[in-house]
Amino acid sequence: MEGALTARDRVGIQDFVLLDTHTSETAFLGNLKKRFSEDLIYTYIGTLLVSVNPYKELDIYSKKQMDIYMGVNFFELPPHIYALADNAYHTMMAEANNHFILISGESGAGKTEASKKILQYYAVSCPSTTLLDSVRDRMLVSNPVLEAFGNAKTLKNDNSSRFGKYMDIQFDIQGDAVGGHILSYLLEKSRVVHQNHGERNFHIFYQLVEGGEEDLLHQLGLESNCQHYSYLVQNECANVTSINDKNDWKTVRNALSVIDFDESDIQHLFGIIASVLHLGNVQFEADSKGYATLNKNTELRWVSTLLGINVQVLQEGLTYRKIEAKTDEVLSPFTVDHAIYARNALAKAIYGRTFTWLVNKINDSMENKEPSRKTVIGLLDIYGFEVFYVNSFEQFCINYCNEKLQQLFIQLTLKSEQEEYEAEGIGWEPVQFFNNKIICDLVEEKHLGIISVLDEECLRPGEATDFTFLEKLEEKMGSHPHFITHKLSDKKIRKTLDRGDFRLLHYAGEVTYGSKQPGERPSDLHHVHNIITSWWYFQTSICQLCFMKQFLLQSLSLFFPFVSFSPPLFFGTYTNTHATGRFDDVLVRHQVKYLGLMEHLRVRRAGFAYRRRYELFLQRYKPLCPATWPHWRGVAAEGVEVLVQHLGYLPDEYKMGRTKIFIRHPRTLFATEDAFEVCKHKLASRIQAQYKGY
Ligand code: AOV
Ligand code: MG
Repeated sequence: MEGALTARDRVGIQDFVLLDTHTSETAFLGNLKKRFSEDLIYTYIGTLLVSVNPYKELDIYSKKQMDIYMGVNFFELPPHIYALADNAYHTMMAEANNHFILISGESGAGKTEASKKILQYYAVSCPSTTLLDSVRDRMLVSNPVLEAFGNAKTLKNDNSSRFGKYMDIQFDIQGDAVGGHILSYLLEKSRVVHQNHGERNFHIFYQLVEGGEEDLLHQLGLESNCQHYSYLVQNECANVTSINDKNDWKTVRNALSVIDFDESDIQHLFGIIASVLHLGNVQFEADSKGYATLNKNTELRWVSTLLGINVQVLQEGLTYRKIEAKTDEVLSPFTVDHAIYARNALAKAIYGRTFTWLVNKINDSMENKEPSRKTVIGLLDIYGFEVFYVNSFEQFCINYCNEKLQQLFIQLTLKSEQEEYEAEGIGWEPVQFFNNKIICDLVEEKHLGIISVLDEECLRPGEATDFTFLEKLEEKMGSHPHFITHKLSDKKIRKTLDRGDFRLLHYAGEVTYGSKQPGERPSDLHHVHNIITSWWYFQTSICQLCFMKQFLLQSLSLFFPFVSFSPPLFFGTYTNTHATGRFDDVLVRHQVKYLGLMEHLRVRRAGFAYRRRYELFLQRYKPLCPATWPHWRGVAAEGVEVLVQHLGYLPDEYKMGRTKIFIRHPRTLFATEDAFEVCKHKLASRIQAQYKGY
């Protein structure tokens, strides 16, 4: 008994529900920290998995580890992402239902790594036939390709996802992985033409320039030097120690051939990527009237060759606007600022469409060619909540997506909890929690929300500016508790806000949104980075935003009946660049707070902290009672009743549901666990082996 307690003291409790009587935040953090110091990065809250990013390679993702978790009951082994993946797979197979794994957490928390670990687990552990191996290979290599084109170094994460990704892994009746499908959301296209200080463009540009073969670079008119390209050197951040562009190039090239890209596809793809780099180097000068002219057009010629567009047409498109009058068209010349704006818009459009094409190609190659009855495991990995010094429309979209995900999470966990009590015939009192619906509404409500106001302003090109937009926002949502502007705030807060900014109090923290880049004069706003006049950009962004919103709403209404598994949550300590693997108390505490982990724990513990199916409960604890050991021949529920009576459970301590036993206090199960620990050592070695690793 003493030995068991000592071990627990050292490594902490692997399920917060069992965390003694203290449910304080301090105890919660203490347990996480204790486990983290032992390299135990995963902890459960019931069926929800919490992970702390270790920022170092741990030897817990080997094939051997996968084998250990395969087909084992969820709680029988230490918490692991493989346990979660395995549970989803086996429940899907047993119930013939679709399952969804939601991964949440802020930027750098480890969401993408987790989704890759899950995919790897399925690729390795599911039954295999030679025919299907190619599908698996394609699913696995789709990751490095998508990451090359859709990820970039940010201040939060050297490999930050700059798009949202939902992936279906399709399984046939036998449980073989037979196909996959990816939906991508809202790629951060603005990164192509602008990066914040200390950040990079999408990886693929550096990979091509640094790693591209001499012949290829020659054909594309590229120099093997990132410094040569203005889209790549704005912030002198081309080389990052954690990234090896040359090696990554090789990985991406190999991956492309696995997913059926032939030489001509590859030529086209990199021709387009190169055209973006050339476009970035196209410079304009003002003529005597202040209108834009091209100072030399070597770069433009390359763009024209690589894209197959007449150079004259390109030149006109970048320096003139076509105005359609009643009967004919009039060309109105651009100023230099406008020409730069048009050039950047073209670069963003080209890159955005290429990304969509790439995702479609990958989907073609992973398509299940033999339609049969199939079920899916869906993996949602979006970009995490982020706050920078300057937060623009991209951060607004990203943070809104996270708000929606949190909303989905709240609804799923609370709803499923309620339904479980109802289904099992047990009443309960809901726990108070912060519902972020109020913030979602602030953004999306019809006619009232920020997106609606933005939509209205976008219909007035030429007239609307950042300031008219802001005025409208102030008018419509001035009294909203989660919305602040310079004008609306008191003296103290006003100092922290510029006149053109607005601040949202998100579930995960305050974010000030503006269009201004540091050092920029306000008058520049109306041309280059104006958030209103980039009409085209907004149209596409808002479409995608609505798409994302619809997806999340659909998840709530359609998918819910199939979700029987709580979403895993991930969160990390962002000390990767400074102090590898340091547990930052303040950062982790903040995340525990806003993710509502304490509330979740309280909900779990409020009525009945623990529940387990009769069969499983009996299977685990039957050695503790002579009447149930080694076999209980009758109905499992009755066996459990005999067992808990023998253990001295008080009538108030537990409830018998229809299929599960519900235990009120964790300490009851805790005591049972302790008794089990002691008993385990007394059992024959065969039994010990059965419980190995617990
Ligand atoms: P994210 O997906 O949550 O951020 P990532 O999954 O990209 O975060 O993780 C960030 C970095 O943390 C990775 O590149 C690894 O170096 C490290 N890391 C994450 N998980 C693990 C792990 N289990 N073991 C070891 N190292 C890990 V973002 O896409 O920025 O929202 O937008
Ligand atoms: Mg990511």
